[in-house]
Amino acid sequence: MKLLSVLLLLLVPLLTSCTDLVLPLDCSDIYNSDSSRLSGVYTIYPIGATSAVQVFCDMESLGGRWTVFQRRMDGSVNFYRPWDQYKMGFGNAAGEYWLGLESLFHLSLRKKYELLVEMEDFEGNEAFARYSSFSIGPESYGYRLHVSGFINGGAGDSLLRHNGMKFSTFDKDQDIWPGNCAKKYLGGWWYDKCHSAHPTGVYRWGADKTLYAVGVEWKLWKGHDYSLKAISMKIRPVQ
Ligand SMILES: [Ca+2]
Repeated sequence: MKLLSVLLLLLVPLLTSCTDLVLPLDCSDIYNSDSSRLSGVYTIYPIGATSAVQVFCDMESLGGRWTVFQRRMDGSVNFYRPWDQYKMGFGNAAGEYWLGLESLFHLSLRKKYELLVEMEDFEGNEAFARYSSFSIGPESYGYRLHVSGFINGGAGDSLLRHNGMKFSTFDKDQDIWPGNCAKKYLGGWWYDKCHSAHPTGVYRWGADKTLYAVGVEWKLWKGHDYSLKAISMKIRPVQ
């Protein structure tokens, strides 16, 4: 009996490490285990075996394997939320959602990622911005954003001024403006003073000047007075 318990004790860490090998960290792992997988909602484990989280995998755009961490498409989810929710994630992986900064940070620790931002206006036009390197720092450094290697898909480099910024929400001002960017523009973002990209803004239907720059925006493509129909931010490991 005693021998059995000793054996079990020895086996537990072994079994745990086997599980780690099998559990997908991101959508790329899901694709690599079965390349016939279609775009859709899957479960990934960015922080470890106890951290199951639902995510939308884009298996089509530019070769697929993308883990979507931010998506807007119909205005069904409110993105004006406090720090804890941006940290842990919110929304619905089948629709609009934010994966969560803590998951993004853990993914950044494990692999080198590239970033794709795809967007669409209400007239049916599409554009993208791509970055050959994407990572974010730990919470103790404000989940600081690092992007580089811009590739233009017609959208322009609206993340340029956000590179190196900490993340801010209305209840945690870490921007470099004397005021509170998140409160003024009603989102949560890597604000500087304050933004030229705002995928987490208020969902509005196209051109709208009533409130300046609060919309779902990508300034270098459509300016500050146009709120996009759809925008998604997605990452995949660099091969
Ligand atoms: Ca401030």
